[in-house]
Amino acid sequence: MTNTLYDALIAPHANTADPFLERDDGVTLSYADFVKRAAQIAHVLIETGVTPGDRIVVQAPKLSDTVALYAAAVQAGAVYLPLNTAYTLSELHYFISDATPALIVCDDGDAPQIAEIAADVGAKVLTLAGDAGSLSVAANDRPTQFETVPRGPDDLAALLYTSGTTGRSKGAMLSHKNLLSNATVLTDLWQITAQDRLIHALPIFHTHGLFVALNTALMAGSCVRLMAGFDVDTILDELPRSTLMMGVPTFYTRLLGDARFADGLCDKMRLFVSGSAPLLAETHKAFEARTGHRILERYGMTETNMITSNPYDGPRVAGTVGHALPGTEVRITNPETGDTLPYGEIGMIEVRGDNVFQGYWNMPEKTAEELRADGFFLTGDLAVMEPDGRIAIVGRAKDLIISGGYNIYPKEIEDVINDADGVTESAVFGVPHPDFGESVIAAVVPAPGASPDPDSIRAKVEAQLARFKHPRRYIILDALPRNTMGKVQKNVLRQDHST
Ligand code: MCA
Ligand code: AMP
Repeated sequence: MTNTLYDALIAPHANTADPFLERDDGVTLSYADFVKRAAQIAHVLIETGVTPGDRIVVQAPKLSDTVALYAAAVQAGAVYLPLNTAYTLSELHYFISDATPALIVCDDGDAPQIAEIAADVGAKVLTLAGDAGSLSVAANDRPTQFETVPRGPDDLAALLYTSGTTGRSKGAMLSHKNLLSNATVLTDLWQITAQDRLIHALPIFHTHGLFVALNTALMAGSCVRLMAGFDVDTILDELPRSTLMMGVPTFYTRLLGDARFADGLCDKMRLFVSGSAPLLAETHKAFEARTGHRILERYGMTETNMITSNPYDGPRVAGTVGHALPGTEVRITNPETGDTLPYGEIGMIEVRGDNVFQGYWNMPEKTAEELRADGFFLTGDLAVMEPDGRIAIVGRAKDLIISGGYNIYPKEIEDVINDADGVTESAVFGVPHPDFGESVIAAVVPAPGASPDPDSIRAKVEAQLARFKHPRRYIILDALPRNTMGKVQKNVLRQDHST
């Protein structure tokens, strides 16, 4: 009996004493220990009532047991559904009622409120908190062997929610094949091996930190320095002992902003990878000037995993995201007609391959809108392709803000603001930000005769939405700028309010 992802990423390490997870507390978990821990957790999952195909919602701290829970979910044939730890209860409510999980794993402190939401869908609740969470404690005396549940390439391994331009998040269904194909290609392309030590400072609830970083490390048998989050001091300490780092552009600008970040620290480093948001050409150049390393920029999406990458051996060109990955087809099309455009013309990136998801959970119409019958997925990103296949992203056809690598869909915030007393309408837009790349601003139009209080609007937004989505500024306007078709001109708002 086979389990596509487990057999490729986890089972081969059952007898390997090499280090896998080096934690902040100095404890190192070997690969063999990790495989055993995943088995123990898989036992708890099954005993809790998780059956193959069930969703497991995970909103938990970044612990070695959280990584083991991911492996355990795969081994038990379940569908792993990680959520940003910043999400509010109101956001959580939506995800849980949409995904109807069998089990929710959360931080200890959140468990009482989450239990109330869980009750609505009949889900059980377990916790992860240091070594003391109920899941970890229950796993401690379980057997270290678990009979792997068979799963094929087309079975779902994960469900990752990604916000939408309509304001409702959509669950991207990712199969074992989707994840394995991307891990195989990236491990090979970036020449990741068991000799690598990866600086892992990304969150593990998104594609970048979970699949790009962890699946490639598992595939290659690399050592992972698992950090709770991004902290410049810790990174500076770990660089001399490491070979590989993956990060969002904010990681690189923050490192460059620290005078202690100097060339000698990176002697052992082999590769710095950036993605999730555009890396400014000036950051790329400043990084090379400081360290001698050319950051390798790649591009992807939750629905597609990674799509393109700059080459490992060839030229890494600043301001471009490189070429389509092996086995992945990319075409640039006219967004209106869908026709493929000649080289050099700006159009929409479309992608097809084993990396492309299975559709949106419970949303067949949305799936049909974004996934063409011939298998190409419409990314909503605008780009040009050179005759050698190199791609440069030049903009977005979708109304999206990317702040510090987190995607923020204005519509979701506008819906909350528009619902506030004394508001006729609003427009949420992004302006350049030196640390996060973009930051969020809200323009609010009062109802006739009303003078809405920005503080009460802010309080309403803060009660419902995660901190990273909160507008950093509210502007009251008599009217929103519109074009002749009546469409709000966010580019005009951006120009007028960028400083
Ligand atoms: C934290 N805050 C943020 C962000 N992060 N606000 C806006 N944007 C953010 N990204 C809030 C905090 O709650 C805090 O609020 C204040 O801003 C400053 O926090 P700070 O301590 O500076 O933040 P941090 O904890 O250092 O986090 C910044 C970070 C983090 C390290 C850049 O956001 C991060 O790890 N980002 C990576 C996201 C990621 O993995 N994206 C991949 C998605 P207060 O004002 O209350 O103090 S996957 C994807 O996009 C595709 C598939 C792909 O291609 O990879
Ligand atoms: P997500 O919806 O979280 O999966 O984010 C995917 C989006 O992030 C893409 O559609 C792009 O807009 C953006 N993105 C990811 N990598 C890059 C990159 N290297 N350069 C520019 N944008 C990127």
